[in-house]
Amino acid sequence: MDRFKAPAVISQRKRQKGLYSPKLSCSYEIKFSNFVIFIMQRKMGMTRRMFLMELGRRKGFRVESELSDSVTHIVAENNSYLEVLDWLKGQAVGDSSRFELLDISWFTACMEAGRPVDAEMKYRLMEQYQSPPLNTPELEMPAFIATKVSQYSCQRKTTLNNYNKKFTEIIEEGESSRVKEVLNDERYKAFKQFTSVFGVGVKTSEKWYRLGLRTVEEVKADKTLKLSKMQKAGLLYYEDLVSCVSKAEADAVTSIVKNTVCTFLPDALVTITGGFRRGKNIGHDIDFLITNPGPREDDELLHKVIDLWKKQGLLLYCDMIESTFVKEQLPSRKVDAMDHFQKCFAILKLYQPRVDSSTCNTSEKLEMAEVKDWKAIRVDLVITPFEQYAYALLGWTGSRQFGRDLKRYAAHERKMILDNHALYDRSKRIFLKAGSEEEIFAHLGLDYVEPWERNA
Ligand code: DCT
Ligand code: MG
Repeated sequence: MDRFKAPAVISQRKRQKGLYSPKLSCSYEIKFSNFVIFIMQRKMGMTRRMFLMELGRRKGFRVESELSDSVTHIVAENNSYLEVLDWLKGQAVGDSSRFELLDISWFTACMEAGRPVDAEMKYRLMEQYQSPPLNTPELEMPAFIATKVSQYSCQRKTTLNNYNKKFTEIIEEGESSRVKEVLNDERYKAFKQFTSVFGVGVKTSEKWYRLGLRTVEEVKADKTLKLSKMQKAGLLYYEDLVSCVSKAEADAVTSIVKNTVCTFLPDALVTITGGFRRGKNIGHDIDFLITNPGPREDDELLHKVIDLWKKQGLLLYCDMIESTFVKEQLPSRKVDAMDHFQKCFAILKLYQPRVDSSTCNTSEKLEMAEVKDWKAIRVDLVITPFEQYAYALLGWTGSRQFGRDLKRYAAHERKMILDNHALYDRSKRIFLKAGSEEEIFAHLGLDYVEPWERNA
C-alpha cells in the first residue's frame, strides 16, 4: 500500500522466552509500518495470541510481543474497555489515550482484507455501550463482543453461521505458516488418519506410528496387528464411516429406529440428538435418545431392537453398555465423564435407494447387482428413564463445548452440579427436577438457548 512508508524488515526474534518455537522466529516483510499492534493475552490465552501474532506478521503487519513505546494499536478479546484500562494501569502505562483500543473483530477484518481497515466505531472499545439483545448475531455486532460476550458459551447464541468460522477458514486454508507446518507434519498426518478409524484413539495411533505405519491402508494390510472388535469394524467399514452422514441418511435411519422401537413399545419417544438436532446437515454419526413416557420401563427394549436388526441383517456392529446408574447418586463433576445410561454404539447397514433397472439389459442388471447398495452408518442409541429425559436431551444435544460450559457455569456461578442425569443444588442440597430443557435453563438462571444456537 503506497500510503505507508517504504517496506522495512524487522527481526521478530525479540520474543518472550518460551513463548515461541525457534522454527517460527523468522522475519517477515513489514508492509504497514504505521500500525504497531500489540495483542493482549488476557482472556485470550497464549496459544491463540501466538497464532494471531504469527498471522498478523505474515500478512505484513508489525506485531509487537511486548507493550513497547512504539505500539499504536492494542487489540483485546473478551475484555471490556474498563478491563483493558485496568490492565494498562497494571503495566504502568500512564497515558492510555495514545493507543487505539480495539476489539479483536478489527484485527480479524484486517486479516481478511490483507491490509489495515479503518478503526471504525464498531471496532473500538468504548466506555459507553448499549447491551445488544441476546439474539443479535455475533458477526453483525462486533463492537459489542469485547464488552458483552460471556466466557460461557451457554450465555451466547451460536448458530452454525458463527463468527469463529472466519478464523476456521483461515486455519483450513493454511494461511498461517505454523498451521501449515503442523498440517504437513508426518506424525500429525498419521495420527489424524489413525484416529479417524472408529475405535482408535491416541494410544493405538502412537503404537501404530512406532511400528512404522503411516496410513490406514498400511494398517489394513498389516495382518500381524492385534485389533479390538471395534477397530476391526472401524477398518472394515472405514470408507463409509469417514464419509459424513447426510441429513437424508439421518432421516432414513430415524425412520428405521422409530419403526423398530415402536414395534416393541408403541408409546416410546425417539428423539434425534447430537449435531443433527442442532441443525447440522452432516455428522460423523447419528445420536438417538429413547425414553418411555409410560409408567413401565423396559430394560430389554434395546436388546430387542438390536436382536431384530441382527435378524434382519441390518446390524454390522454393536457395543452394548448396560446402565450403571445408581439412584440418588450425585451428578458427576467431571467435564467429559461418560454418563450412566444403557446405550449401544452401533454400525447399521443403510440401504441406498436403487436406480430403476427396468430399462437395463441383462448384463447391465448383473453389473448393478454387484455394486454395493448400502452404506455403513454409525448410530448411538441411548435409553433414558423418563424423569431424566430433559437432562439427557440437553447433554446429548451438545455441542460438546456448550455442554462443558453449562457444567462450568452451573459449578462456578450457581454452586450446582449438572450432568446428563440431573442437576443438584449444593447450597440447598436438593435435586432439581426438570420436565423440559427450558426448565433446566430456568433452574440455572439462564435465558433459554435453542438447540440450533448451541453450536459453540
Ligand atoms: N455426549 C455426551 N456423552 C457422551 C458422548 C457425547 O454427553 N459420552 C454429548 C456431546 C455431544 C453430543 O453428545 C453428541 O456427541 P457427538 O456425536 O460426538 O457430537 P456431535 O455434536 O453430534 O457431532 P457429529 O456431528 O460429529 O456427530
Ligand atoms: Mg453425533
